[in-house]
Amino acid sequence: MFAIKRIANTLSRTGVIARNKHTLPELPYDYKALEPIISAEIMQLHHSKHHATYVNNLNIAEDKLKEAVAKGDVNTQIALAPAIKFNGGGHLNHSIFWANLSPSSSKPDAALMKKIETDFTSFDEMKKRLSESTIAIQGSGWGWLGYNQKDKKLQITTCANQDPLQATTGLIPLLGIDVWEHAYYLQYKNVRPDYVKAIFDIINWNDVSARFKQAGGA
Ligand code: MN3
Repeated sequence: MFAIKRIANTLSRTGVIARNKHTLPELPYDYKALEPIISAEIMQLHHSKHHATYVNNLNIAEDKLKEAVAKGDVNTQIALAPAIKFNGGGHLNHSIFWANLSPSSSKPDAALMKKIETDFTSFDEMKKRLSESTIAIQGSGWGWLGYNQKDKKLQITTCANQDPLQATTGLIPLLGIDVWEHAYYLQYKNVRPDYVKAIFDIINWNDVSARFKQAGGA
């Protein structure tokens, strides 16, 4: 028994037994697919540099956490929490964001459209409120359309930095809009409202509708 545990510890230390690492998800379309709304240059940097960095730093933080847990080092575990929140949030948020976008035009399915009309009076009203909230974010963050499973209502809210919607608010993320400057500055400069207005032309409502259904909303 002890021998097995010792071997397992050795293998773990040497990385032979490793937890699955997080990996950068592939985009479901080419970097240039979302032009002219989002340029290939922005997409390439955003995906292969920014998102990749969140993934790498999440893996590093989790390795350190694992080591701290193994040592019973609670101080280090607590000190790692912000890095896990930031990089884990960045990974979760961007994984949703890429799927939320598409070069093909689409509409919410019947169930989601009905819910939007019930909770916001109309699709245009939802879009207006989501846009206004997202544009008004101070500094870097995300605008969200989420689903409140307890109240059975769609909700619009915003999160600062890379704070992930579900862990932060309990809402299930349906549609996220990244308003970090890296998401638009090369193309839209400081004019965030133009970027937010334009992004509605490339929303993958099939994906948003599927997330609504998955959340138990439909
Ligand atoms: Mn981003």
